[in-house]
Amino acid sequence: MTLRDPIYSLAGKRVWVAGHKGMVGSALLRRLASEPCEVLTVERSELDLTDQRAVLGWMHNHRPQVVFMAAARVGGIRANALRPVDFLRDNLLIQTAVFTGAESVGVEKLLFLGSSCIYPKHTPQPIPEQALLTGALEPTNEGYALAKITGITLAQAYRRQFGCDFISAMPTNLYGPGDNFDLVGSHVLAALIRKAHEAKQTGGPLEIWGTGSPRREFLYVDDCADACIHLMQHYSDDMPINVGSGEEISILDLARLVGEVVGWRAEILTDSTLPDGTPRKLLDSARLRSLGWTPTVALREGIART
Ligand code: GFB
Repeated sequence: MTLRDPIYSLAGKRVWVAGHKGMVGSALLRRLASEPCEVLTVERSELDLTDQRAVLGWMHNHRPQVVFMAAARVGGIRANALRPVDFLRDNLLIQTAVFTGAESVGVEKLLFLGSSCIYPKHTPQPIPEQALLTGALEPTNEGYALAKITGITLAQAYRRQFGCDFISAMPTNLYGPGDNFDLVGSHVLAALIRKAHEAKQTGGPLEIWGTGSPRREFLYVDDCADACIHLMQHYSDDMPINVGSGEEISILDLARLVGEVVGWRAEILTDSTLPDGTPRKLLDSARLRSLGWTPTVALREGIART
């Protein structure tokens, strides 16, 4: 057996993508179309994932064997800072409901999606998985990060107490088709694409939040979906596993790159009254690489596709 031989097969399985309308969930649907499995989805209007009783009922009726937990309340730095209750409470409820249901119906394997913001604000870079819980969190997204840390701990607890094969993947900052382009709620890349287009139309400047000096690592969402399938097939451990591209860029350089892709060299203005957040967030994805997975979409190409 080589490192790349799968330890779990999706063939013939009933696979539930929880959160299939989101950016990651829809990328998972695209990727799962080439797997020989049956994909289950449910609309938000039919099932409120924060309602544990309803989730339990739905899971008992549909009997998924595999779950991709891509359902979450997500948003950029300002949405997190403005609505911490939504990010903490809703994510705790969704996770608890889905994990409880998965154990109850005997799901064979579940992949929980976290976020690189679970790691301490100040920590050595690139960030290995062992950095979890070694320092204070970035305050702007503490609620979201704590919910995700709780999700990891819950997956580990289900493994230990009930022998469930629940694993946790920590993707870096994601972007791609299906992202939220709302200027207040979005993450930086979607916001910059929209702002660059608007600057091109009006001939005005492109305003970025903060100083532009923070560095971020970006991964195209279809690469993330591919990594999730790879992990489902090749990974079973209680330690979360990082999912990154290995490349970071400053927000200022990112704004310039987006401008190039959009075809407009706007004047870039910074606004240091708005938060920078974590100074750097580059994941150490060596463990994922050792399982035989690498990303395929370079940043410039991914921005153009988005
Ligand atoms: O993507 P973003 O909102 O989230 O912001 P985080 C990244 C960086 O881009 C920050 C700057 O330094 C922002 O200040 N930035 C500049 C902008 N212009 C803009 C803009 O127009 N919109 C946005 N959104 N940012 C999030 C967490 O942190 O990371 C979430 O809040 C989640 O919880 C996500 O974990 C992955 O990378 O700072």
